[in-house]
Amino acid sequence: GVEAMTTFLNLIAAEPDISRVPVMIDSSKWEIIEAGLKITQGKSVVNSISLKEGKQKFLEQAKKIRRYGAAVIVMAFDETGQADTYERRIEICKRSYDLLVTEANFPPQDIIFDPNIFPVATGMEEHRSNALDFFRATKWIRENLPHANVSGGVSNVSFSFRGNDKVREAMHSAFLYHAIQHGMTMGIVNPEMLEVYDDIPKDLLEHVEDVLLDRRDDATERLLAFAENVKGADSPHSRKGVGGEAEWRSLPIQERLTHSLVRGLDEFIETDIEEARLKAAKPIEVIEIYLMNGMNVVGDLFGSGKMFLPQVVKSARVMKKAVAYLLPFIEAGKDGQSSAAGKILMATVKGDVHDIGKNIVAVVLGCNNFEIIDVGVMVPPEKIIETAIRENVDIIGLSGLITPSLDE
Ligand code: B12
Repeated sequence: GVEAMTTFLNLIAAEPDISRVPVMIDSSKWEIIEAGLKITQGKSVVNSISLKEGKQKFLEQAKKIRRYGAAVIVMAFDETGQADTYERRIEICKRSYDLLVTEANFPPQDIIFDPNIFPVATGMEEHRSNALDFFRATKWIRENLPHANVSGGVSNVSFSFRGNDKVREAMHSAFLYHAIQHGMTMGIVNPEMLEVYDDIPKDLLEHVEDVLLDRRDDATERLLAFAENVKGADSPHSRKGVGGEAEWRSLPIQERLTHSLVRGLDEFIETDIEEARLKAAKPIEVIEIYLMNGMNVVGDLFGSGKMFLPQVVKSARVMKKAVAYLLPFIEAGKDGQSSAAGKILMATVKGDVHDIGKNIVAVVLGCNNFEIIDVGVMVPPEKIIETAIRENVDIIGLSGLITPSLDE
């Protein structure tokens, strides 16, 4: 209870890698949530409050959460039960929003609605439009309740297909793809159970989307019948696919590298990088041509909502492993002159964490006899200027990949 929450949060606060991550305080007991709120540093999120026990309790809790500066997940639940239709979802969310904003003075951008993701293809007629109702409610919330966010537990949607991971992964990706198009801003999803939307075999995708979008009367039966065929049979692009492995391993080198980056696979990356290195005129070309081509595919899929953040994090890890493998070869090309060509400060600007490109540039410049002072990522301007003056640098090299970085 309260003691476990207190001990746990105190423990993780002392762990530098974890302490900077926002904490989601989750309990069905209010006193445990409050114990968590008292301890967490920075901004946390409370999971969750609702109108289940009436307006008064809801407002009391919301006001306390606001005092602690946390954001809140609001379940679409009221005195009569959990919202399970489009109309009930929007009715409860609207009522909750109005109470929070006007009576509790709650910042609307700190409200995260969970309009309930329920399973589809259960065989019950009343569950047919579960996903569609969620999509439509999400759109309504985003258009009518300014600044509010929408979240949900995604794996619930595929509950009927427990035991068939191939179908479940396709359902999660297709669900997320459509939910994001309708305005969903965050979600709880196991990145290990997520297919790349464009990699879902077209026939499976059609059956899955028939169900999610409630496109035909026999959608559930057709998906069930189809699921029997894909049970256990992994696609050639599957992470676990043993049978499919040989297939992608025989592709040309660029396609293999792109495949590893898109799928976040690191098993063969060093072997393939070595092969590419032997083909290239200079080791740096492997980054500039092969790896950049692969990362551009990742970027395009991500940009169009067909790959999701946890997957891009895996791609970045593979990219880093590939670059780390190449570093000694790039450094071996150093011309050996002792006099420094100049002193360069390198940093990724405030608000931006993209550092793969910056690190590569730093290595290449280092190999050309520049002295590099790398101040890391998310660096505020004051620190950059202060370091540049203190170190008396010749050049300041800044990196930033997201649009807001332009202002920095
Ligand atoms: C990997 C990646 C990530 C990783 C980063 C891991 C890391 N440690 O760097 C993770 C998953 C963390 C990430 C997070 C996000 N990302 Co991102 N990410 C990418 C991705 C796919 C590849 C970037 C990369 O490393 N490329 C490979 C390197 C080698 O290339 P590069 O960075 O361009 O560097 C070269 C040149 O630019 C140049 N260079 C770079 N720096 C410098 C510095 C100097 C001084 C010089 C001379 C040259 C130079 O030389 C390098 C070598 O050639 C890009 C898409 C893309 N194709 O670029 C999106 C992308 C940059 N990300 C994007 C977004 C939106 C995000 C997020 C906001 C997503 C989110 N919703 O949370 C967050 C941002 C977090 C933050 N606050 O920064 C968008 C940006 C869109 C925009 N206009 O703002 C992109 C374009 C994807 C997209 N199409 O939507 N991302």
